[in-house]
Amino acid sequence: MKYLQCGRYRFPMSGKQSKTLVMGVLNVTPDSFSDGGRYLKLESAISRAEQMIEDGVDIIDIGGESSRPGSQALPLDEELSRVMPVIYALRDCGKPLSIDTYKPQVMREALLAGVDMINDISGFRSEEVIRAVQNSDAGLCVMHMQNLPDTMQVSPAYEDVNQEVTAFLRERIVALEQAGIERERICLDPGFGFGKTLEHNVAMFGHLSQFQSELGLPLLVGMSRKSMIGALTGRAAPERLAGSLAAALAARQHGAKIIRVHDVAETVDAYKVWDTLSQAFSMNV
Ligand code: 7PJ
Repeated sequence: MKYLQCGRYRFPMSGKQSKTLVMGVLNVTPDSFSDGGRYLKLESAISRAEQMIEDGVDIIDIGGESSRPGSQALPLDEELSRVMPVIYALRDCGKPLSIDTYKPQVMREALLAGVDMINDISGFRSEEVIRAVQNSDAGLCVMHMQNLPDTMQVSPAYEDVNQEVTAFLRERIVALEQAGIERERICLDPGFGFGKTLEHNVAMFGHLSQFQSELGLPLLVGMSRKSMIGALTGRAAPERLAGSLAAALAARQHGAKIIRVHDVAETVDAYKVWDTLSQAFSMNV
């Protein structure tokens, strides 16, 4: 696990040069049907991305379809019309672009437009999806999800969540490698909140370093503002920043290599302070 190959970028994953990467969430929110509305949405997505760059983001994760619990699938044309203008506008922004999608047609278009990473919440489950990413050098984030967003939180159930997530991820790595995809392009995500109760999420968190050692690939973790933070703090989504920062620090401490967050500036600040203080500690012992 020396590098993660992400299109035009190649990130060291171990050794002195490696650092935890902060992936910033760029949601391209529903458009109004007028052209004016579309233009304003594009403009606000771009200025949000510029702000994230100023704040120290490492990867920008563009998403057109909400995958919050209970959300419905978005028609292909609508997803493309939300994300493609943003990809074209940002492709030379100096930071790698990731696309958060499970649709092979969106993956193909996004790769043609130059994205560096494909973040598939359904974990590259079909042959068609694998074919869409096969002949590229984009990074791939393979995430575990039980069921689909519209029903996944109705009654998540596992005999052993860690064992089942590990088995799924392992099987997907094999399928991707059989399609000729280099291991260096793959990172893994247990999928916090995707068909998991609070207990499942906590159990997966406790298993983070084993996921990494058993599967031997970098881990991406997304807990930012999720309902597990709400359940632990009793707070609604807009008030989950402090809880999300604690989760981001803890995930990094347990070996996560990429942290997917909404609050880039705050997460980068927390890491800077943590690094300096923990180095000071190690110099004194
Ligand atoms: C995740 C994601 C996550 C990865 C979303 C939200 C829901 N992709 N896309 N991991 N979550 N890889 O941000 O609350 O946890 S959308």
